[in-house]
Amino acid sequence: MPLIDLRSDTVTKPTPAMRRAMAEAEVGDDVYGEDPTVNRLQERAAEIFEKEAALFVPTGSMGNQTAVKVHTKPGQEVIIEERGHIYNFEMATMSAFSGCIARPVKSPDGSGILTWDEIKGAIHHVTSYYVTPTGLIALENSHNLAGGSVLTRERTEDICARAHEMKLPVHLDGARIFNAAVALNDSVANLARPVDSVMFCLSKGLGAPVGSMLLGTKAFIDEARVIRKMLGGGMRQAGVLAAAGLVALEESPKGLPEDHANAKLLAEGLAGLPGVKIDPEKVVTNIVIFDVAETRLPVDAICAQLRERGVLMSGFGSSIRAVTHYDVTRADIETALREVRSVLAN
Ligand code: TLP
Repeated sequence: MPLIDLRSDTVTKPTPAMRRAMAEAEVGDDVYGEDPTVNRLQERAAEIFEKEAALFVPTGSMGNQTAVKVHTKPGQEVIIEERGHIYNFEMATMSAFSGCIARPVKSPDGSGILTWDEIKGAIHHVTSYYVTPTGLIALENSHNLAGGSVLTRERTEDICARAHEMKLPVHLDGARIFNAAVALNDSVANLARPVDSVMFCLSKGLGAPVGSMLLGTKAFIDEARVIRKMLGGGMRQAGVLAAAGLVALEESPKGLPEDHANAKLLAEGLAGLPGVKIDPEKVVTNIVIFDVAETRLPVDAICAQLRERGVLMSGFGSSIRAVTHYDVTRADIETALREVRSVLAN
């Protein structure tokens, strides 16, 4: 029985076009800056995002943590929404590597999307030498653990303009910024224009097997390249990976509306099930998070039973996450819904 794997959009297998590009990739030693395919990917990403420069990194986590390191000094705080990936899923690297702590901030409406007022309330002005100074503001678009919610260009512009007045840099974790751009009918360049640095993943909704990009000014990327090497991310003939990334960058964004439609279909179906809490109106990208506390069934037990029926989803607290991607079809979503309904009925 083929599995319907909705645990994450990281599980996609490379397309035939990606595999061909990988097999035929022209390569060189990227630590010497001599891999033509990596260079082409970096130039193309910078062009699409309208940023001065880009750096190919093995993972989104390395891209984010490299940015934190470049923007901050040890002893500073990073303001972040309390469910942000950089804070919750990156192994406290900001403390271990950059010597910073997180200042988590709650988004009062639960959307995961902060306003300037909430951020402002968390900033420590350097009014005296003994307060922990704010070093960075980290945003996330789309917001993974808040169910793929999106940050508009206007909100990003507002936050960045005010942060910059206070001389604070802003980093955007845009692991799924292409999904956000589709949902907002805007461009990734517009969504990322006001931020000082942005990371996006080739290996999530875009479906490449490996890789993320970090973008910013040329001076920022020159520093980031040194930090990437420090972290062991200086890859050699990385063009074999960048080649798949280039295909992902050019070909995959056009498939995202279908992933979003599939997520909406799943959310609408789930909303009708007894004990399931989800507002399908709020599902605007490819992430569906539904609360099952009222079913009185343990999340792990639900996920285990779904697995036996060939459907994989991930448990997070009292919620379950399902993420759509190009390896799942509308028919797969209908099957998954049938299986959830039947597990909850038992
Ligand atoms: N997210 C993964 C897990 O770590 C939760 C997933 O399955 O969604 N930023 C965001 C917003 C992410 O969702 C992720 C990965 C990353 C950064 C890190 O990317 P990688 O896994 O490439 O280090």
